[in-house]
Amino acid sequence: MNTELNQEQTDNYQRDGFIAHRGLLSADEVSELKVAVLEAVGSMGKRKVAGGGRNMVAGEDEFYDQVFTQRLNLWRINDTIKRYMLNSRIGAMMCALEGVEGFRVWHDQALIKEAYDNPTGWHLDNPFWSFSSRHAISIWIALEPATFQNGCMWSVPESHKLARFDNSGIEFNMKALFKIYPEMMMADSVGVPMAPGDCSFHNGLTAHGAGASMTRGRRIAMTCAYMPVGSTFNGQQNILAEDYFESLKEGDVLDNDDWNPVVFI
Ligand SMILES: O=C(O)CCC(=O)C(=O)O
Ligand SMILES: [Fe+2]
Repeated sequence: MNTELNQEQTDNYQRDGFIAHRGLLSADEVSELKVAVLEAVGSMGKRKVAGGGRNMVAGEDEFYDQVFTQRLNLWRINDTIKRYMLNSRIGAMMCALEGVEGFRVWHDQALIKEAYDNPTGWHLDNPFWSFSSRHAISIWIALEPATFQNGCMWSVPESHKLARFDNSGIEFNMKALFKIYPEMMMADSVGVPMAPGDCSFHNGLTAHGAGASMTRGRRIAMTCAYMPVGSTFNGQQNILAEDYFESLKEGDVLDNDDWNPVVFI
């Protein structure tokens, strides 16, 4: 695993709210993680959240179910995925990028854009989650080529500086986010094609999306979102299991090592 970051990457991340990092995983690591992801996704049926998280099922939203196959918290049911998503060297990279002391896992996600799937509407991540932080971060790892044709990720530079915690969701209308934030449309977005093993990092408030798949292939990404250590509950359930969600009050520190293990501190 190549987890060396240079100063330019950190500067660009802090300015733009995202960066690409080429060659994070070797070919062998890509194969190992891809096998694990396909196996874990295959074991889930229509359940979207693994390992006892909130009961959410695929198959209820005709548009969103064909944006991608989305399965979350796979680290809880697969040790290979856990070893990658909780890797402390990835944690150290993210601490350098965000300038924070440590992260806890929020949730991982396999995002498999299938043949001819819908685009991923422009959105912000953090407003979906159960904590609010300007320093949340996600890693997005390509396990197969992500191209302009099959729906690579796009981000709007510096949008994280304009964002608040208002949520537009991920809409059928791709532009819905820009009704809330028209000023974000003043910058050109940047598409980031990736080879297998490349990754990108984006801040939890960076506007991002992906095009449709215009191909009969699939695009497999393994992603994981992380919250800064010390983050507090904001009242939203997101993927939290019912009993854990009901035990929380707004303002409680989210420090449950079972659901949200520390990745680097
Ligand atoms: O892969 C995609 O299409 C979207 C990814 C995304 O929204 C994310 O990783 O936060
Ligand atoms: Fe996202």
